Amino acid sequence: MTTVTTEPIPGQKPGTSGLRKKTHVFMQRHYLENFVQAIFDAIGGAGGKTFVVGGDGRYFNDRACQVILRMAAANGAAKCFVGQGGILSTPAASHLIRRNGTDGGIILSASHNPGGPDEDFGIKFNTPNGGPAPESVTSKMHAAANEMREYRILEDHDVDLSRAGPAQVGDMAVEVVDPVADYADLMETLFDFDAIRAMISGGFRIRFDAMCAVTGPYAVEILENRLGAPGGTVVNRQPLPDFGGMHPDPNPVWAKMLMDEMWGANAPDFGAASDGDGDRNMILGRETYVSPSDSLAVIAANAHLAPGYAAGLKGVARSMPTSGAVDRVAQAKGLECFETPTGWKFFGNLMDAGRVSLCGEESFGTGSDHVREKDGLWAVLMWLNILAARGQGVAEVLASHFAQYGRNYYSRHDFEGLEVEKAEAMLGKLAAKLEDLPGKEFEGLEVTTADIFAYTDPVDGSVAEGQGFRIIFLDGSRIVMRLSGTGTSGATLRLYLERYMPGPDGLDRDPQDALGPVIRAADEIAGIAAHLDRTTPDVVT
Ligand code: VG1
Ligand code: CO
Repeated sequence: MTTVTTEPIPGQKPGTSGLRKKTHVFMQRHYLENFVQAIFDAIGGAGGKTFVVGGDGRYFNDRACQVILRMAAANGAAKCFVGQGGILSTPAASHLIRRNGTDGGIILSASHNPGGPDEDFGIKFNTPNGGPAPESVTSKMHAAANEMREYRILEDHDVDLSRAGPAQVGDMAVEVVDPVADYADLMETLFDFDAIRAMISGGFRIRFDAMCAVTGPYAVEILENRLGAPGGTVVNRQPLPDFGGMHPDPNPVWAKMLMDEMWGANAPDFGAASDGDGDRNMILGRETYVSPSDSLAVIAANAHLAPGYAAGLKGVARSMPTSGAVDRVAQAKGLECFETPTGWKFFGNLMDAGRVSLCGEESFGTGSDHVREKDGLWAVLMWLNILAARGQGVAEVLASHFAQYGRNYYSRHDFEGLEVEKAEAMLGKLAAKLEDLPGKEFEGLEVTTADIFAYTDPVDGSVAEGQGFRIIFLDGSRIVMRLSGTGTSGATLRLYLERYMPGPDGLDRDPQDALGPVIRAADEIAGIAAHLDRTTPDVVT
């Protein structure tokens, strides 16, 4: 065992979902080691504890796993479960933490950010409930990193992660586990695999784009091997360290190949994609895009059709920028509905307390209390289960949902690669004029509320402030603005736009068109074009 003298490295502050930096930053001397030691220090040491370790397979994943194992051993950990090849999707890691009753897990991923030596890497700690560490814990990590003077590491050979089975690092036991099996078994307990299998054998065609990221092996096992979809249903199925040069973010911009397929001749009935670490999902039908906020609402309305949710949902939660479509379902069904800040870590307490069983974010994140992370394949299987049970296609399900509940037109506009000072200056000015906005009219819309979202956790009373600007209009339309907390360079402004139409008319408009007045009002109020020199967003979802 070696104790290595080190110094604090500035900037080791976890964001929306762990610490994310350029890969070369993580590969700097002591960088990874300092942060891993900070994780152990923040949780009161690793002595005698058990952890899950794995990541999405991106460049440096394999090296980082070996370092973490040797540091866990040197810090006195009793045992680590590691995914074979160092691979674990984020939801599968969450499941393993819970199933094995471990003291938490270390997940290596920068999620939907590209991977490779010149791209992004990330690390996060999940607590024993399987969920991302809450701010009370991440702030301790940051504090520990800021005072880092030495870390402990074992000098030893690499563990052979290529084969499942027991291994050893110093005195610490290691169990190399099949990354897919337990997760796939869990899915079989939640969904009606027989009904989905019958739908597929009846000719229902699926295309799942794994984007050369971690979900490939999971989707092949579940969709092809267990549900009988033909070989080739899963494309880009081989996880690659650089994701084959793809940007593994399942949205209409980055999953363009899949979009083209779904809008092409001979399109399949159902299309889906997931992100780098497998916690996001995009759902498509033939020539049909399901906005993630609508997906959450449709799932809330139909979850009882899946065996794991037959008894009904306990309650639902959505992040603040996510549209209010799910609120309408919750109201109709008499369910409690919570509005939390952005980031899955805010759902954990609500799920642990049994207040909610379904959660979602507009950023292609949906999941339930079967784990404590959002879960891409879970959402895909939930949709397949719903379609099989209703005997309808994606477009029909959506149309009938809108007919019943009305439609929350929704879009997110991302302005990327901004100078941090400019973006902050713009929001600073907006903050200064918030209190003058109520009562004023923009594009014929009257402002009723303008504030900065703060959240008090109903379970532990913890408070999260500064969680995004909200401008709400008399007709329920909404503008939300915040800066991304997952980027690794510059600033990204996220502008979230929402407008409700009750129907029966006007339910099948183009969202950008329907949102026109709200989009123009946002620019008028915040001065986006003037401050940022940008008239069009980089990514529209
Ligand atoms: C983004 C999304 C947020 C999500 C987070 C992590 O954060 O907006 O909803 O929880 O990514 O998702 P931000 O701060 O960049 O807006 V993942 O799949 O990157 O773990
Ligand atoms: Co992700």
